[in-house]
Amino acid sequence: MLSDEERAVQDTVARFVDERVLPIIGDCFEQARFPAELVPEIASLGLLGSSLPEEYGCAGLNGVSYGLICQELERGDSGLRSFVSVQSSLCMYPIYAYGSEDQRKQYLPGMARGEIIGCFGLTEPHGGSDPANMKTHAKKDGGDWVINGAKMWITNGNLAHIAIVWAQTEEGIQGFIVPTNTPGFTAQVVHKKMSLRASVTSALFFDNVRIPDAQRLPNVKGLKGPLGCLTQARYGITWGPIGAAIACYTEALNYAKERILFNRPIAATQAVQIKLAEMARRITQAQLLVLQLGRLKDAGKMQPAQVSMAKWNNCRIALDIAREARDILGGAGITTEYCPIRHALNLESVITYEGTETVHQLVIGREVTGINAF
Ligand code: TGC
Ligand code: FAD
Repeated sequence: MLSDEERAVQDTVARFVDERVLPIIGDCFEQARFPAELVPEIASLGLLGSSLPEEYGCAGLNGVSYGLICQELERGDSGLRSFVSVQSSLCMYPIYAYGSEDQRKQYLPGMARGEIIGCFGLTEPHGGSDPANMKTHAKKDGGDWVINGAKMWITNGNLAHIAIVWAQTEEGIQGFIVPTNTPGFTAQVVHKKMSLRASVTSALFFDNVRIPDAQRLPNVKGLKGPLGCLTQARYGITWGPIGAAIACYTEALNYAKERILFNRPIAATQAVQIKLAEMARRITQAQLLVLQLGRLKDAGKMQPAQVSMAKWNNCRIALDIAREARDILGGAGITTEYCPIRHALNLESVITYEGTETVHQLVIGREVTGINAF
């Protein structure tokens, strides 16, 4: 059901993951190290801002290709897919969609080359599910803006050269491109994570951060600005966890064929076959769901509530499959020699960020009842 170009994109990213990611990612996870050495290669494959037009140095691929990129990267690790999601959908997309032509030209080609890394600051320490209630504010002072506040759980925070920061202003929520070397900006790595250990997560602090009006994203005001970026990133996340699920399913299938108990491989037992068949059923359903979503996206018809349904469904099936695969591996399943425990731990973040499972259930609830329960 994929075009030749889509299949070529998938094969290229799959090869990169097999050859460059899988050999190192278990150690990266254990050492809580983001493999920054892979960024130039990721960029040269055209994976950063892959859906944006070629005139800005991007690959100009369709939405299905972006989904396949996310699926294959997350077959490696959710942290690597997170890096690409944030750079592409949460940083390059708002500059493209809400920025001025000067901002597009200044940032997008360097971001596509991986020379300028971005992070996206929406969530705040007092609660991420309700971003309308943000406390970070930007005050106009002559031709400048002065930003004060804090953001929490920010992917790429300590790697970033620029932060897309959403702040309350007298005219509603607005977005700003904040160079991270601006005086008053600090980023602190979040330690002790048991999930997404191969990804950098940070707290950001803004203490009278002064930037010129030219750093404001001029073409959007209100919560629909950041939520519009989330729709793009969540779309990628509907595909990504399928990759994690495929990795776990494949590991469990291979192990079950080789593990001999009671004089036969455990794959010969009905109980294990049912578990593997369930995994295959859920992965196939999830793939059909995102392929249809991708075709709707490419036709300009995708609705945010459809993205919510797919994000909820696919994070849930992937997390359940990862836990089930861990069980099939028995004691071996608790080590990072095998991938399921790493994916299961990562997916605890993936099911939480970009809107928790509950948030997406309530988006669907609002859609079907017409009643806002938030
Ligand atoms: P609500 O009244 O529903 O909407 C306000 C305005 O926004 C519009 N809108 C959307 N636009 C685009 N996409 C969407 N998904 C949209 N949802 C709503 C809406 O039409 C309205 O526009 P307008 O013109 O009428 O003003 O807002 P609400 O305050 O009731 O909030 C609804 C709710 C709870 C669904 C929303 O706040 C929400 O989604 N909360 C969850 C927050 C979240 O997901 N944060 C993620 C932070 S970023 C992150 O996690 C990155 S991890 C990345 C990685 O490492 O991979
Ligand atoms: P809360 O909003 O405090 O939610 C707590 C609990 O309350 C959850 O179970 C939630 O489902 C539940 N809840 C909330 N509202 C309701 C309701 N109405 N009814 C019933 N239950 C409800 N954010 C960014 O801005 N940028 C990033 O790059 C980024 N990267 C992240 C990376 C990681 C590894 C993680 C873990 C998070 C990241 N986030 C990022 C933040 C993420 O988006 C938030 O964690 C998420 O939105 C939830 O917010 P919270 O953690 O404050 O939980």
